[in-house]
Amino acid sequence: MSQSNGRRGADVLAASLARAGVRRVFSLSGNHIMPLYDALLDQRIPIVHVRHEGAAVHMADAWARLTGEIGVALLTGGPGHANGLSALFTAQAAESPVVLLSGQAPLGQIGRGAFQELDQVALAAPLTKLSFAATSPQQVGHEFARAVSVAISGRPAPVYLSLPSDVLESSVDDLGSAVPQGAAFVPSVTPLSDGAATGIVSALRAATRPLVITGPASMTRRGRALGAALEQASGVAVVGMESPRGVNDPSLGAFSEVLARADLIVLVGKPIDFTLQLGAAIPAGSQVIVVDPDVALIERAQRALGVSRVVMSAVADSGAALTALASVAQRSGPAASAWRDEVRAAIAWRPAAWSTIVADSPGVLHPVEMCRALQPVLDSHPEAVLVADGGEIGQWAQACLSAPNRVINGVAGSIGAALPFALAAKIVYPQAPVIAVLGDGTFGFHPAEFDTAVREQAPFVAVVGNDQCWNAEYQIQLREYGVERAVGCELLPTRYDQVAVGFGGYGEQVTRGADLPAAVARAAASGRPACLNVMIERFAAPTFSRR
Ligand SMILES: Cc1ncc(C[n+]2csc(CCOP(=O)(O)OP(=O)(O)O)c2C)c(N)n1
Repeated sequence: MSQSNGRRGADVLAASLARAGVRRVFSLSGNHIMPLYDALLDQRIPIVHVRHEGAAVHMADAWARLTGEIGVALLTGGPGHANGLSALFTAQAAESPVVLLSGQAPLGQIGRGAFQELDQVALAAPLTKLSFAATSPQQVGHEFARAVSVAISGRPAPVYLSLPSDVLESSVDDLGSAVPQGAAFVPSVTPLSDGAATGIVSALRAATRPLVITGPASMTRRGRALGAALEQASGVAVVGMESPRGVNDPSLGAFSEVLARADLIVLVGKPIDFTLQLGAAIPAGSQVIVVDPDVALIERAQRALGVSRVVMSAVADSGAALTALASVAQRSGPAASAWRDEVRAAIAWRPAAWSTIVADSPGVLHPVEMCRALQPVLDSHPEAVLVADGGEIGQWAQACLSAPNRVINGVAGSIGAALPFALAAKIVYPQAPVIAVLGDGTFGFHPAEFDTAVREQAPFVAVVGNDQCWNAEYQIQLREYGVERAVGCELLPTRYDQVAVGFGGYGEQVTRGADLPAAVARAAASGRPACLNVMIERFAAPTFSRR
């Protein structure tokens, strides 16, 4: 076997990944990208190789959200690329800086019927902030740096760089200049001006019932810390939104009740979209200030709410804006916070009955009962991770559980990412418990990632709320068409725990609430990726009203 000569486009790209600080590449192999696999060896960048391309993109997404670094997915051309795209939708809605690299047919064969030839750049374009193809071995490193910089600048988002196989295989003229310097991989930051920050803080102080609402990019750990610092300094609640259920996100408790009474709402990187009922969730009497990296989204807010209600706007990145606002608020001294306490109480509100609720029927658990057994595990470690995915069960998990780190399917409302998310989380935090709560329907999207998790020695615990149903859709049928017209949503009492065992993981079925804590402990102690198949009652997710 010949060794790499270290001078291919693939070597330039691998060295550029190393220069960017990339620590893992999530991938599924294929003809077009094998030179890059070879080149990554020399850079000692491990490849986490998966069983479906969608899983690689989901892992890169979770990696990016949890680390604050870019997440890199590497796919093969044609069908491999196409398989990864729906996962890109989730990453895009989560404002997650994934850099997708897919091999493609060689430039020299485009239009001539090449193997797996496909317009991959066009396919990825609507799912990314930038979608483009590498042009030459000399340029591919700089093109990768551009992909990284665009992904992490402004509103973070996926970027796609297509890798023609001849670009990867051809020799480079000058390796030294082909690999960009570290400075090429930094974001360009748009700060909030001092004047704008001062104006916004004054408006917050003048308001009686102000709120700050942030978007998905601020739901990372760093984003939440910046929000908490602003809340601390200003006495104004800073509320992050990242759920497809918007203001009715069960993890926000009775937030919609206090939102309806707000008299000033500052949106920081939070688009007016369906999660705010296209603007209808903003109370008619309130004033609005919009801070956003995208002018188009400021204009959308003005169109949705009316120019006169948007009393101020500024173009700035969310993180920079939160930091600037906190520092101005800090300088202005402490602020009254009775209203903030009211907002926090509304968000924390859960029905009192939840602390003891159990299932009505034997052989199943109430979803709340299931979640109750998991919170102590999430409380047991400062880096614990909660993954929540699925229809109704994902919402139950979000309503009941909190953790230092949380990765949910997010605004995309797309199900299926839980197992890849959990695997990536366990690689990021090998010492911390990683609990993924998912539905039985959702389990079916990426079960083979138990195989990847066994190989990667990534022992997360997946807790499947098994109601033998695509319950979220079944609930719609009950509501809209009646039980006699429910169709296409029934599933079987499948032993998902045994699926995990078949892949070399740990598994148990749980049918009684009293058995769950010990089962969770055994799963954690097994040291293997685990699946607890918990039979649950089929309930609609909660919506909260304190009245
Ligand atoms: C990729 C994708 N396919 C389909 C849907 C529609 N959908 C949303 S929730 C749901 C049911 C999920 O079932 P399960 O994971 O078992 O959770 P449950 O609702 O039963 O708690 C479906 C089919 C979706 N949101 N995303």
